[in-house]
Amino acid sequence: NDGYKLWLQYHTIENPSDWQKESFEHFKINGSSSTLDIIGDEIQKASLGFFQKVANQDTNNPKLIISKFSDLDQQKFPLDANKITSLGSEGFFIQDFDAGNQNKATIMVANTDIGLLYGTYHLLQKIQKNEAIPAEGIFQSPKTQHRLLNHWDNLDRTVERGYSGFSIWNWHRLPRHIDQQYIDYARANASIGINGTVLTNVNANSLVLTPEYLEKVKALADTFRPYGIKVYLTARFSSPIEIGGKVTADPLDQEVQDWWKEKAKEVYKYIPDFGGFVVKADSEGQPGPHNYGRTQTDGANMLADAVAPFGGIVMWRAFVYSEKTPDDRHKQAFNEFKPLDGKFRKNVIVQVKNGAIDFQPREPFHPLFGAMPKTPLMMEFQITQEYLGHDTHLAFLAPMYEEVLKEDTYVSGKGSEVAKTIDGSLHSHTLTAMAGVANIGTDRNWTGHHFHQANWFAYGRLAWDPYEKAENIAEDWIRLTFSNDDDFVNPIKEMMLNSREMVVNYMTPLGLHHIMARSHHYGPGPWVTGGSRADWTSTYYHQASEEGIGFDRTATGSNALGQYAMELQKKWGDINSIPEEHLLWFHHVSWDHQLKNGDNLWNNLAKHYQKGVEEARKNVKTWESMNGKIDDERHQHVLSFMKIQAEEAAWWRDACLLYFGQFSKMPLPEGVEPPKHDLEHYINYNPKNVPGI
Ligand code: BDP
Repeated sequence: NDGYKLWLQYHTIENPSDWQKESFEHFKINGSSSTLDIIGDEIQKASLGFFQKVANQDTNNPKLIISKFSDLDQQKFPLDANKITSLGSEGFFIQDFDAGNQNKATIMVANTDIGLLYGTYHLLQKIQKNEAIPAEGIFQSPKTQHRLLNHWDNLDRTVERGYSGFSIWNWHRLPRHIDQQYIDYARANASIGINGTVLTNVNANSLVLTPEYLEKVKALADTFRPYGIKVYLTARFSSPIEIGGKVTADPLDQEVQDWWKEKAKEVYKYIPDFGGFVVKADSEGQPGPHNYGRTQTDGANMLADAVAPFGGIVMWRAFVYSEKTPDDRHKQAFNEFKPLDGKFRKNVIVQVKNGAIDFQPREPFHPLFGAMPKTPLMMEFQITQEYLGHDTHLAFLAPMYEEVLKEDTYVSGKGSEVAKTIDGSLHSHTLTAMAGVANIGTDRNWTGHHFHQANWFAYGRLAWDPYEKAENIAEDWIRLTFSNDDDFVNPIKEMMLNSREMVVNYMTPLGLHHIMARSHHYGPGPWVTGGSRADWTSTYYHQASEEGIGFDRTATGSNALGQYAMELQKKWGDINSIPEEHLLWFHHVSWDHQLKNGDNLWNNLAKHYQKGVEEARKNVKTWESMNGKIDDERHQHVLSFMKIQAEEAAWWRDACLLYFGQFSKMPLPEGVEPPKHDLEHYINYNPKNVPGI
């Protein structure tokens, strides 16, 4: 098993119940469409996998009926029409129904074919997990409207921050060749409720907007459509100059505005249901409205006006910061966007990373969440593990996503969780969305590490329902992907749920951040300093000296803390009441400062690093003990990655403690292993042989 089938394994169900068997022996799908064909096909696949039997359509005495509400025999199955309407365009309802006279069946109802497709995946997953349908039925619809993967894929098939091979979009062969992987990709996404894909890198190439490429994009859009997935593109702000022959890309220039309107019209000719544009502007060298002395609203609104006639949206990223702005990087997006609240067009949504810096193993939530009540805001998570050990380090990210979504912003009093800004409920927005930067590539198992499939899965589940529990997601993923054996499920679930904290421990404990190696961000680099931008160095973020360590973001420092609600300013502003996990994010703390456990900062730091290493080693043992419980191929693959992780956790610990120890000048506390080499060794060590250290 090479893992290609992801969580859609459909492995054998031992001792299936009558209900499970009958559903497949007598199923009926009302109506016809390409999406309904996919449903029929999926049932076949599942039946062969679960019971090694061909499934059977039965129109006379069906035991599983899959039907749009409009196609349902409502005499036989009188359902509450209002309830069904409230499912919207993507929800579904599944219930065991006894209409008397032997009319006993499981019925699945939705308002659209896509709702039925989601319902089918849900039902098949339930069957695989050996779960029954609860008496009250299953009534589900997504809590966010747009649930997107963002691919940072370049047209030459390299993937920015991609660690699982090349881009799966084979532009060279498109549009004439549709690779099976595109279909399998759409299927996997639909099975977890993802309904949009941004095909191209945020560091955009305007060529994708030329007719040659639009034809290729159309071919992908046509492939994804029956799976309910819309296609989006990144728009390079300077496209009017680069491919339009204009002399400027000034958003207030009439010719530029007209060019974008024409371009949008052209795109919609190819792809009538094109989703819209994602834009990274005025950030890390990307062009944007600042080049013309204009605001982010000027830029976003110009594009919004171009796509509005066709129902498109613009996802305008808030990841705007500049080395020329003297202020703490943490503060820049907030300072730029907050004053623009209420000034964006209705079809603009501002895309905000989960934290204010950049996808660190742990960040406090971005202060923009809740701070722009008149503007819809969407969440951007990074699924690919740029700062969490790339492909080889196991880090199950659902606990990290969950942690951010659950944080209370307090902007409208207690209970103003980040999740409520994402589902729109906090400030009554109907345009809602979530984006995840994909971790997918041409690797046979899609994601490099088999366990990183779980992060794609978890992202989809949380985009569908930002209130889902990481624990449930982990358990579902294990059961669907590997096995239903509790002796496997329970220890592996525990391992997954602890894994992100383990990574925090051996990389960036107690609120440290951005101390990875320069540019590729793999491995430790607390010594990284100098170069073109201070805000891309580690010394900027950790501020270690003999006096202490940490970034003072309180009122005595940059006062980034002032961007949060009063309640948080109070709690986080006090060195003794801030949760220790954020301590060095907001405070510069002396080495001998006593933490809650009575021990000083240095000893605590060292023990966190040690703990991370011990956990990584323990995972190797746990995984070894699972030998024989799953297929050898995946077992061996994961095992070798886990060994790399355990070794590299020690590398992180040794490098960081040697480096910071120069300043603390304190000995390692008892129980912390002494490093194998001196600091110089780690500074020069480059295990992946990647340029950039
Ligand atoms: C940073 C990445 C960079 C991305 C940027 C972004 O290092 O490759 O282009 O985020 O999100 O984390 O635009």
